[in-house]
Amino acid sequence: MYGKLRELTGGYFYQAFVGLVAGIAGVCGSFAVAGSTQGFVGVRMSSILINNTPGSVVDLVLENLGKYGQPFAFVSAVLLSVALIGGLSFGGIVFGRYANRKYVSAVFAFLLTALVVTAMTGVFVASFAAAFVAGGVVALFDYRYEDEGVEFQPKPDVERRRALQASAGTIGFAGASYLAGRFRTPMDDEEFLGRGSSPPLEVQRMLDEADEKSLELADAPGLVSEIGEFYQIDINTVNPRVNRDEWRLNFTGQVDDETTLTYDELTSMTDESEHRFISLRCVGDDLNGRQMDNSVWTGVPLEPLVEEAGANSDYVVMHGYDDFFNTVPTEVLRNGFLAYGMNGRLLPRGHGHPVRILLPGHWGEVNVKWVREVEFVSEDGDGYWERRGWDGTGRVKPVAKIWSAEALGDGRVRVGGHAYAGLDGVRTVEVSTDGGETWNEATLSERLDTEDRDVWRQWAYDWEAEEEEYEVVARMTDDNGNPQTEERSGSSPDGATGWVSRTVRPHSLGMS
Ligand SMILES: Nc1nc2c(c(=O)[nH]1)N[C@H]1C(S)=C(S)[C@@H](COP(=O)(O)O)O[C@H]1N2
Ligand SMILES: [Mo]
Repeated sequence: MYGKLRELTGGYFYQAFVGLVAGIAGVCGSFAVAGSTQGFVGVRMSSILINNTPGSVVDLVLENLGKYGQPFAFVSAVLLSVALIGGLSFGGIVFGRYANRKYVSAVFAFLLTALVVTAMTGVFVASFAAAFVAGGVVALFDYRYEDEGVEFQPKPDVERRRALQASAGTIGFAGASYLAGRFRTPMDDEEFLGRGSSPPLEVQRMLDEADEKSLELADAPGLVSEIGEFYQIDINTVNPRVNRDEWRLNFTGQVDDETTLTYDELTSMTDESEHRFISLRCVGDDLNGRQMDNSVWTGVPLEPLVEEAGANSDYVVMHGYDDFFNTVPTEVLRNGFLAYGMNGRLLPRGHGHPVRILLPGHWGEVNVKWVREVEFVSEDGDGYWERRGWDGTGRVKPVAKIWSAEALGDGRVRVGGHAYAGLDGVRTVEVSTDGGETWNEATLSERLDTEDRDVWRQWAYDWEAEEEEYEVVARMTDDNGNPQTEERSGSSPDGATGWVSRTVRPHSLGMS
């Protein structure tokens, strides 16, 4: 049978087989080193696949495969990766055959794989591992040039034996790589939405969009804050631990019908569910502080739920399981969102697991975490922080942060940061390097695709820095054309105002 196959494939069967084994081994090697991260060729391939598949096809796949859509995309991506590294290795083997020297094939397979996979993932170590393993497989099975100068003669018996060894070896290696890779996969305490091994496809598309639109800033996050880096503020020393099955949201007070929502009911509202970029900022945030972040949130708009309860009052008090509470106009709640997912994962405990409220455009404190009750009332009242002198239930104030300053290495300095103005959006950021005498327009990150404007943008500005010291000032203008006020105030009681300014000394940034 082996002989037949060999004939059928024009003498390339063995080479193709070795290529395939090298492909499998290479993907395993990549996983062993990278685990399930962006460094793994399969994860990158999955992003490339999703981003290059027309939305209509993705929707079709999701409709027909439902919860199997994600595993299907991932398995396809892994198979494509095997085909890619296998193809590159096969290419190496074919090149090598013409050189007619031992190990030339392996070197070609190694170089080709290292180049292409590094270009894809941008992670050198894991790509090197993939290339090393693929090249190794090719070297191992390169029996042909043992007698240098002697014309190549196929030896089917040697090939058959080695093919069997290769298969056994690869199965063993795959098992070991799986264990190594699992060990390397960062343990996030929250599982992915839909119980998959990666974010839902639509969320992945948004995360990739944010990744692509992010500006490179040395000391500031991208357009999406990672879970764990997203700021956390609450009144608790130990956060509530609320079981998903036991979670209830009660709609009470001035309503036609008091209604209760369970977690299952909420998460099965698939027709209403959405994924949205929403930024948050604490009213207590210093002018250039870091209590400001952005994520992709998954949840359901509150409007239909408020409707269903038949709310008929002007205000609503939102209560958390930690007895934190806050009052906002009912209108504001109607535009809100009940979130149970963050960056493709179940909402983490520190951000309000299992469900929190998000009220676009408003200060952080009204985004009640571990929410248990919305109580419709006729009059405005003080919330937890309002009783302590704050006034943080209104709309956020605009700010352009200067979070990052770095020497670019060619005499230029780059400053940058994030600008956010809630529902008013960010149109421009201007930068002064002379304390506000003269102004230049900064580069802005492309807008993220959202319904409202409640999402931050990054800005960056580079200049030739020849002086000892610069006083850098940043200011923004919102989408309605309103400039940010210059007038300074501290964060208490209703949020900091003024232009951020920061002294930048190029030499202390490591510039020679
Ligand atoms: N239940 C509850 N919700 C809460 C708080 C809290 O202490 N308890 N803190 C609020 C404040 S002051 C802010 S700024 C945001 C912060 O949300 P984050 O921790 O997810 O960033 O949550 C708000 N929601
Ligand atoms: Mo806050």
